[in-house]
Amino acid sequence: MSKQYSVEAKPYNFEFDLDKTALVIIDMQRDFLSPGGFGEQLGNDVSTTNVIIPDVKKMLETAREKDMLVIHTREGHRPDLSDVPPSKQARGGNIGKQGPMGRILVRGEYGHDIVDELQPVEGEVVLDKPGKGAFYQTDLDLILKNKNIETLLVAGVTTHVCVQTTIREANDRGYECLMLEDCCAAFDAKDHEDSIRMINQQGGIFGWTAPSTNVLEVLK
Ligand code: TIU
Repeated sequence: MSKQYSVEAKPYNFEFDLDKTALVIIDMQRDFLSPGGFGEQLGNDVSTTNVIIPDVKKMLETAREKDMLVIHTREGHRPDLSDVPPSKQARGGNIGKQGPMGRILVRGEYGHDIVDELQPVEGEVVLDKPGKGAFYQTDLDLILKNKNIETLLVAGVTTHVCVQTTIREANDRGYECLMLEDCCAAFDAKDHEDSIRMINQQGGIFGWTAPSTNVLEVLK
């Protein structure tokens, strides 16, 4: 059976081979989606990000049904904070401080982990990253190369920060990315919409964008 698919997307159809495609879910952690976490402590309203959980779940379930490689990333730091750059600490003031879900953005804490609805299952990759981009100081590129992955379906939060940074990093490394519009969110809707345009403009300067329903439609 052919595993080649073509999805209606912007700026034009996105073609992919299921065996060479991974679903990358960026930072769907309580720290960004639940009250009292890092996102809220930065002054944001998390009701704008956690609304995407059902759509991401649908995409994740389909990826599992189709045996697609699934990668979950988590932004966070070592408990001794030795991997937090001073610049990040200075402008993300609460990293390491005690919050209602444990120490903010610290690995091993409840708030740092992925929300219940999207918990990884055996065989899925969980990638801890210290920065915004999922390639920076991680083994993501090595994992993707080992699995012969060439295309990425990208979901998660926040669109204009970790999602966009990861797509830009992936683009520079030769991966083709489809950003799943309804499976990504920013705290401000304008940042989300602007990011979509930045990715697909100039003939897809960083990649493609489409609602996840377009992908689900061709995979069903
Ligand atoms: N602040 C913000 O919008 N995002 C982050 O700090 N990290 C991620 O996007 N995951």
